Amino acid sequence: MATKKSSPVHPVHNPDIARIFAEIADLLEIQGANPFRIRAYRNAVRTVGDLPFDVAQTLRDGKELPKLPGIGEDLAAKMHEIAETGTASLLERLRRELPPAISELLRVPGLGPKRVKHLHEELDINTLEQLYKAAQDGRIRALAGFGPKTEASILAAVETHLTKKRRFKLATAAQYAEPFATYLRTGGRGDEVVIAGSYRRMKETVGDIDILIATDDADAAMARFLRYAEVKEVLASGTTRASVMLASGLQVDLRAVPKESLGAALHYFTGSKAHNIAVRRLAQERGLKLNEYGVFAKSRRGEKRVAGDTEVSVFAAVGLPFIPPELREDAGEIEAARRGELPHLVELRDLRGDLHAHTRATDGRGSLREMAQAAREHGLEYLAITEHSRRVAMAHGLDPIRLAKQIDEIDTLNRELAGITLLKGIEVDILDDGILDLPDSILGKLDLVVGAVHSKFNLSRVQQTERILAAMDAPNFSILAHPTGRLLDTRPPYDVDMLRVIRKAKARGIALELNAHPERLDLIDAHCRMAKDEGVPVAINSDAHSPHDFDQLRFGVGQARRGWLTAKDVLNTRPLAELRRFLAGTMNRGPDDRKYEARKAVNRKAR
Ligand code: DGT
Ligand code: CA
Ligand code: CA
Repeated sequence: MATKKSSPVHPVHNPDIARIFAEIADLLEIQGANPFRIRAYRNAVRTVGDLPFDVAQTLRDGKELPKLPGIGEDLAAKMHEIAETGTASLLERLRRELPPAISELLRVPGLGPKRVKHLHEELDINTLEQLYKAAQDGRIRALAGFGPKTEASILAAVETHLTKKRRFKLATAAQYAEPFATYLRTGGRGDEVVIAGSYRRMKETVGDIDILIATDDADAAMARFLRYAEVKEVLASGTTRASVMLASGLQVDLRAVPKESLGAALHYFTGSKAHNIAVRRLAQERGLKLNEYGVFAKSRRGEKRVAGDTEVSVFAAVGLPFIPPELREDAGEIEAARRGELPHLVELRDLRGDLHAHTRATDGRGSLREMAQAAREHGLEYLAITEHSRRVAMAHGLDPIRLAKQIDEIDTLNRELAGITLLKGIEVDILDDGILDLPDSILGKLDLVVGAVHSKFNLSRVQQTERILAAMDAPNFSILAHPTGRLLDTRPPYDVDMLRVIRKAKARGIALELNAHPERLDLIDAHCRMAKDEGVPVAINSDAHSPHDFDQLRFGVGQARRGWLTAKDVLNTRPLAELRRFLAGTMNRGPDDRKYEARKAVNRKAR
């Protein structure tokens, strides 16, 4: 038999390539490889993760990959290799060179390559079991840089890691679910295919994907579902339902329903479960039966179908207007619908601008001009450039001199740009004591100041809250960025009294950010509602680091909708002139109370 070049068992998507690059970077770091080489792989993880097109599909279509920022020949070759074979020989080699379970340790939240390396070298820990044992025996706290707190969090992390079912970030799930749905749609039978479940409700993470097919030929639809190239394992299959595990580890459930049941099935499988139960109760009160096939009234000759072909008909049968999926959590939406008080939720096309973006001047990967053009192509009229400040050294944050230079560059570029206006901003670090990382003399020259916490996540609730409130008293402070600091996979939110923060924002005329980055989605839905109730505007910002990142705004809009926000509640739906008036009110003010100035004086003395 002729030897054939190995090809991947299952097609590869961008998150798979990103994951392989990330593991390579981690393993290289554990081996103590050249930091530049490690950095190149880390940057590639972000680049690939953010791409708006599927790399493997592009190559399969026989097209060339465009030149990508930070991806040289070597990395491009690796992308080809992974797309073709599903793995990289370098990764295989690194895995052979290190203990086999090291990669597993890296997946424990809170354990990065540095710590894994340390644990490996100092305590000879190579497996999850050894890690768990060492934490139980109190051997980890004795290591430099670990301590009892870290030990406890390692214990907890290993415990949940060993028992919990993995959830996927919405944006990651989208990269697997959308091509699957497209494949099912192109079955050529005019089947209607909808992704329901938490995915349709735009939850920030999803446990599995629920796909509905309205079809006249369930057998054919089922067979086609099971034949999908990425199916690794069939978990269950029947005449109208099936469950599969994809190679990516994502589970997909399928239900095939007759076309006249699509509305009822869609309502049922969109959930949430709590919402369904509440709606079914309403149906029962009206003497109706509601299930995934339709709404039925009892009649003398048995049951009569009264609704179910569309979702609107299902809601109408129980006396309600259509409730958008993002609201279906049994969190007051049914009462609001009954009173005719459902909010008219914000939509992506309502956004006129974006108030948080980076360029190559710090850790971004586009020039000012490229970012401006990309924002315009995404239909935006204004874009605020908000680089990191000097304290964030890893991102090469700006000092006053470099910021002054960027201000000039933006002024020059604005004279030439058409259809988009750049706003001059900064993502200034809120230092440990609540003082901003740059002096007011330079901040006051900007159009807006976005303040953010990037350090000391472990302060007590009181200290963290005081620190942030103090920063909001600064003379220049427009928007509080990613207000809880959480990262979905890796970092819990810091402990902060959000109601006090929101009330402070109200008092100072400051906005809160809803950071749309799929890893952040910070504010959460409950805090969006809190901000809305208190009359504090929310800015849905991409935090774009590259031109593609404006695509992520849609996830921010999804989260805002989950938080009941209307276009009026969102700062960056305002026309530029109106926005400028709002921002002007946040700049060059006398400090509201003496706290900020007093802290600053103390701070100066301490230096
Ligand atoms: P997930 O997958 O954990 O992110 O969340 P969901 O909401 O997608 O939940 P899933 O996949 O278990 O079920 C999909 C939908 O099916 C769910 O949102 C509502 C409906 N459903 C599932 N089980 C039940 C149930 O026992 N009763 C009712 N009324 N609905 C259910
Ligand atoms: Ca689901
Ligand atoms: Ca499911």
